[in-house]
Amino acid sequence: MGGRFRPVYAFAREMHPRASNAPTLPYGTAGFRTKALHLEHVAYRMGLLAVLRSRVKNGATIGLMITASHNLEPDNGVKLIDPHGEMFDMSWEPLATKLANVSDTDLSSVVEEIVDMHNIDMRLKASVFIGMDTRYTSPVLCTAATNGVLAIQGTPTEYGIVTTPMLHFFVRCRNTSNEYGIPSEEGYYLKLVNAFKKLRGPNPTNSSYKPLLYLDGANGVGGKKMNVLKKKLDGLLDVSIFNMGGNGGKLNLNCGADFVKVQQKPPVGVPVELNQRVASLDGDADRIVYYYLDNSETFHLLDGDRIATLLAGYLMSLIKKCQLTDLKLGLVQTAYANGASTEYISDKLCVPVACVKTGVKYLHHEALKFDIGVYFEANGHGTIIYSDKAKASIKAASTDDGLNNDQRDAASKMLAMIDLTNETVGDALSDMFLVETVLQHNGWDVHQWMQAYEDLPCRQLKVSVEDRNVITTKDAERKCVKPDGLQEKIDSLVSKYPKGRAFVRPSGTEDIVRVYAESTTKEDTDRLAAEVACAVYELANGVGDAPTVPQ
Ligand code: NG1
Ligand code: ZN
Repeated sequence: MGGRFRPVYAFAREMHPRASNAPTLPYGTAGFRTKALHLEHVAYRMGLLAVLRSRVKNGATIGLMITASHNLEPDNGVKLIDPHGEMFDMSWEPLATKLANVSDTDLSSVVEEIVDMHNIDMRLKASVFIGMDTRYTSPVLCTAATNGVLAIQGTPTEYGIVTTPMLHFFVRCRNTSNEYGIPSEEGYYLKLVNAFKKLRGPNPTNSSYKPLLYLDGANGVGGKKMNVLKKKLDGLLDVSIFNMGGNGGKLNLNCGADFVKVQQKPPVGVPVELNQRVASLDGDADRIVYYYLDNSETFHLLDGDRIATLLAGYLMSLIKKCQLTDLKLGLVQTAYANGASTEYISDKLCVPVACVKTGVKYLHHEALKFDIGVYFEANGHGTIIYSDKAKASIKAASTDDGLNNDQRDAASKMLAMIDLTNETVGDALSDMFLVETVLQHNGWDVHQWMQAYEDLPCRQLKVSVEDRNVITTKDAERKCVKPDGLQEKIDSLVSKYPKGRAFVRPSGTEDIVRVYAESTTKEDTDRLAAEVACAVYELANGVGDAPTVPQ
């Protein structure tokens, strides 16, 4: 690429140097994620890499998001978005890792290596969209990323504070010449609100569904954006937003989707209103879970599995109505999906279900195999994707004279459902509108939604070990390969409990091993989880206090 870039490197290197003792960071499940103070040089270098990627894709826009999602405030992260708005290509992850960790002195040569490897024409234009979450460390990282883009003559567009899925949406819009929508915050709202209004009928007076939703914004970006969005709904849905940031509320602290899901309790900051539907977002608004407290103040969680089944059930009914039964609808989950949901999907909904490794990129990939692929992680991260064939036949059905009004109407509803969906990635705001649409259509309150199937009690635990990568897995992470003897031990523990199931895997975002267990009672489940945690601690060199098994 010649010497003309070197002076720029030298200049930027001084601005965003890599400390000699900086930790080595991998491009993990969701990009780079660690304490914000270790990330400035990483953001700068990902700016460089985004430009290279853009040129490889003939100048298509690449996204760069500064966020650590559901992690606490001191953390931050950087992730890249590919041209269709999807997750960064996995084959480029090792390049991202290499570029992030190389010394400043070797930076130019690694860039040149990538240029040679992919035969990149450095004279091509390059475009990078940059967004960030509400963390106080995000603006500095955003500037570093922008400087990275400028350093090799790319064109950065800074969107400021946006949700992660909004940035994915903008990238897709730009690269489809606005066919997918307009790449701006207004354009995003417009697409969602128009689709929602098309689907939203008047609320029947005798319906159990009440158009009032409480929202836990996790003190992050999602609540703030919803506050803008809700004013555009013409009162069709009333949203009371809590944990919107400010008032000393800290991002994701004792609130938000991850807290609610893992702790299985309500967040702080949301008033207790029995039987009220509450939606909880995570810090960058790509996850959503629902919950409510019943008359005896018992907490009930409606998680990603529940959302997936609700949406899949509705789509199935529309497909049947407009006679598009040749369209193949499938659902994709991970090993964290509750066993009861998997049973319900295959036995009651009669929808094929696939299980893949943790991480939305794997789910998305698998969902592409269906005409209509619904994918959700139990933690509430997910969406629906529609093949071109599905879109074309639904569109044709909506104006097909051979169908009656009801059938055409079902097809039109599906078209609006497609527009209401952010197909690029899990999007808490879009998912919320989808859920509210289906609940209103079914006339369901939270109890009726909950009655679809009964979750098996489940428990997640974390175990600290010397090196979490001594644990390796197979069969979509449901079986453990290493260390020797651990799977046999898990099998024998699981066999003691009716409907028992447990698995372990190293986390891709935290330095811990995750343990998951489920069985028919809460007590058995807690005991099974703790026993498996002890086995991990023993066989994988646990550090710190050993886990204890409840008596
Ligand atoms: P890890 O830390 O690899 O388990 C967590 C979530 C993933 C995914 C990523 C990215 C669980 C059990 N794991 O990954 O599903 O959402 O974070 O945010 O929820
Ligand atoms: Zn997130």
